Amino acid sequence: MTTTLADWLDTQAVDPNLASVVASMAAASAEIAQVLREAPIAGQTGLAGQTNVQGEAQKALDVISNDIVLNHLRRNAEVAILVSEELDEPVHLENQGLYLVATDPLDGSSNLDVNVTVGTIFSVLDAGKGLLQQGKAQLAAGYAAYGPATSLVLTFGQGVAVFTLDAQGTFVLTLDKVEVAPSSGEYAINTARERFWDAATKAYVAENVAGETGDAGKRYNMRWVGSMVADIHRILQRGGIFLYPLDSETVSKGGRLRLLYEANPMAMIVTAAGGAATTGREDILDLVPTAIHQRVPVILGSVEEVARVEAWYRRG
Ligand code: FDP
Repeated sequence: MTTTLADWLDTQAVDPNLASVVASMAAASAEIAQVLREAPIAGQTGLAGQTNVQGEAQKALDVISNDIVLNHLRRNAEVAILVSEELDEPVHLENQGLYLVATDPLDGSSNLDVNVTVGTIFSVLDAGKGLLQQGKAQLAAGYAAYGPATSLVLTFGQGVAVFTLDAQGTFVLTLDKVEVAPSSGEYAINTARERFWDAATKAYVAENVAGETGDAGKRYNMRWVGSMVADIHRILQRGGIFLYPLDSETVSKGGRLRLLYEANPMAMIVTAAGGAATTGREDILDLVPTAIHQRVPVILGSVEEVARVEAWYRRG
């Protein structure tokens, strides 16, 4: 018997209004999936300022995705505020809802032109508690991965479920209670940045490269899609670690990835699945944001791998 997203949401011990916010993000994701599927035919390359075959100006796909999310959330009276990677300022919606949604409507967009998996990431918070809340205050988090299949990954903090979009546009439960394997032989990092890395990152990666001949004592493989949703989706299902650490080039900005709508929701999901998420020195979910578009270092995945990285940071 199939369990749809609606069936699953009915069984969750959460406020039905909160469940409806998650359902709105799921509906937005299904619409974005449809747009992405046909984007090359429509001449939508993902880049701003392009024209389609009719010579019409095209909006960038990340702007279109943002508009889709905004439209879905406007129709849901439970959402009061939207924070989006695409919008400099938060949007105060005209309804009196209790919830705030923070989202990266289309993450990994540099991969769009080559038909590699991209995604929508989101976090749901209590709007009454302000814009700058710790990740541990999140009420729900999720992402959609637009790959060979469209997957939707959700958590309310206890357990992580994965849904797959069927041909009728319904999300069907395909994996329940996902657990991140505690150890793994795979790591994901942009090694082209090695010259900018700090000592801890260099030491951890050097151990992995040495494999069974070094202190790690086992062989490692490197996997880097360069699209955070795709890399995290792999780690969620077969373990591993994702690192976008602070490095000498990103230090002035605080890191590469955004706290409110990339690091926090992914940290909530990975932690709910039994993994761990850190900056190297602090649990991501404990960080107190100082700005809505703040960037932070992100290291997350299998607990034993994250612990090895943290141990290097304690030494350095
Ligand atoms: P993108 O710029 O394509 O949106 O969110 C930023 C992000 O992608 C992540 O999805 C991805 O992990 C990272 O940037 C890739 O960074 P590199 O350019 O260093 O590979």
